[in-house]
Amino acid sequence: MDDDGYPEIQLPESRVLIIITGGTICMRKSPHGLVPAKGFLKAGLAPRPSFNDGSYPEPLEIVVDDKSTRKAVQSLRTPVSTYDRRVRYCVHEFDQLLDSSSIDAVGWDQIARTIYRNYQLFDGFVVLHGTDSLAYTCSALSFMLQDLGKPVILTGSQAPMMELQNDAQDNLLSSLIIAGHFMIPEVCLFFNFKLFRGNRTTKVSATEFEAFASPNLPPLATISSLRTNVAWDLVYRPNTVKPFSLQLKLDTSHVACLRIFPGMKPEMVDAVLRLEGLKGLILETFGAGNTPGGPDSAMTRVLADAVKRGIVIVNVTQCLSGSVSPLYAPGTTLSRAGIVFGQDLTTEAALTKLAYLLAQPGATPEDVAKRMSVSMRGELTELTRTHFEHPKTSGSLTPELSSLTALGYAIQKGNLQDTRDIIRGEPRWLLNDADYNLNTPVHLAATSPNLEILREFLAQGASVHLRNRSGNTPLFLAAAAGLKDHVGVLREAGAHLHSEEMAAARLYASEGDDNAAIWEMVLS
Ligand code: ASN
Repeated sequence: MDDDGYPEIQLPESRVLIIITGGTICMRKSPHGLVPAKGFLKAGLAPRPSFNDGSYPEPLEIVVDDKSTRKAVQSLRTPVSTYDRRVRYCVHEFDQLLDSSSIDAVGWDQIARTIYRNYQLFDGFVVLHGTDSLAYTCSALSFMLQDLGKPVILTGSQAPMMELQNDAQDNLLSSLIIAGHFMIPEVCLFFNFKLFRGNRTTKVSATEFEAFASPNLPPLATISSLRTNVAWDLVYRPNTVKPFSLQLKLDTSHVACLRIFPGMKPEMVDAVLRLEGLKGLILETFGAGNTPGGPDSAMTRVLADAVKRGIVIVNVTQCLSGSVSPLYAPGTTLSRAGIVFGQDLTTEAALTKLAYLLAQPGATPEDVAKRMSVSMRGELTELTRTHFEHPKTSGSLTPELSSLTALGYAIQKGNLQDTRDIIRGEPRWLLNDADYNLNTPVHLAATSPNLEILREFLAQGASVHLRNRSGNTPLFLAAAAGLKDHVGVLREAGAHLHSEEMAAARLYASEGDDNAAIWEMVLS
């Protein structure tokens, strides 16, 4: 019974891990200026009612090293959200908290590994990070976290949580709510009421609360009047059916970035291009991709010679928005000299993507150059498209047919063509929409008589991680129904049991009934 004598309603609860790397958000004053301080959960979150409903739930387990060592840590719950859900969260603080101006590829590995180790235990991740290098870290992680299936939201603030007036509280609470409610399987940056694709962002103000912009892609979500409006047609959906994996150790020590300026000496550029071990250069050029001098100029020769020596040079614009293109003769000259057009990549995304591609085993300059102008995580707008968008439906459907009920019916009947007609152009169905029992189309497809429907949803980037009102994943439903092939397909897409389903699965496996072998397969 609740305080008013009504029976308690069991509300769904999501689990989010907050990873704290440092930054102003967790800083306190010191004789040397602001420095990051430990104990954020106790000092910054527990005393605030919007982060703590006072229920003080059981501790949650987190994995703290590569040997899968688990540690129980304090968890807190938010009050019920507008979406009738609570978010239960705990905090993992890095041993050494950083001002983000000091982060490097080792720090990125540390964040990526923490997410990877705890991937199966949480529905989403929020990373607290300083703002100075936040756009670089977001970009780097977007490449490092391969086939990501859950939300990873990085945020920070311009004023510490401990200041009376701050942006920390809003930024963190919104990040927590989005990570716990919306299946946006991307590395995102949340700041000042907007959720951006992380690899499209850049820091635009050293002091304002509106510190970040995403000049070439609208926000993935905005917060207004306490609601989160998600632009589902912009949300990235992987088109490969693969489990989550990591690529660590970005090669940042062999890349450089140079900004062209009027009167810049070619010798200066040449000196950088001859640095020992240099493998790649991001060249920030004027406007639509121009450098001084024509085809026979010393500058062009210096650049062309470096390309011949196997250095990958990527052309990005110094402008805040827009793309480089072969519009003017200087840009065309660069392209003829073998310099890659980085389209509308930000410098942050270009640099980290180059470091990511160079770190791939057996990477050749030709390969790296080719992949630099092709979108891998929605980081750039390819020339043929005006902006990254999933195809819209062509025919208009009747309202009845457009409903989720009709989709559910088609899935249960195993009618592949009908599901295609309904789903086409509506990515939100595959990523977020659910019926009253919070069953998503993938939950229904997990027990459909037609396995092709499940395969097709997954190939379209549908999430395998959402849980229904009973807390069950599609994988659990497929195993419970004894559908071995469905289980196999879901596992290929990276599906795993949620921590609460594990105990039931172990019990069924040990009972030795007809489905025992399938439960063992799910647990392996
Ligand atoms: N110097 C701080 C940092 O990047 C700036 C901030 O977080 N607002 O860690």
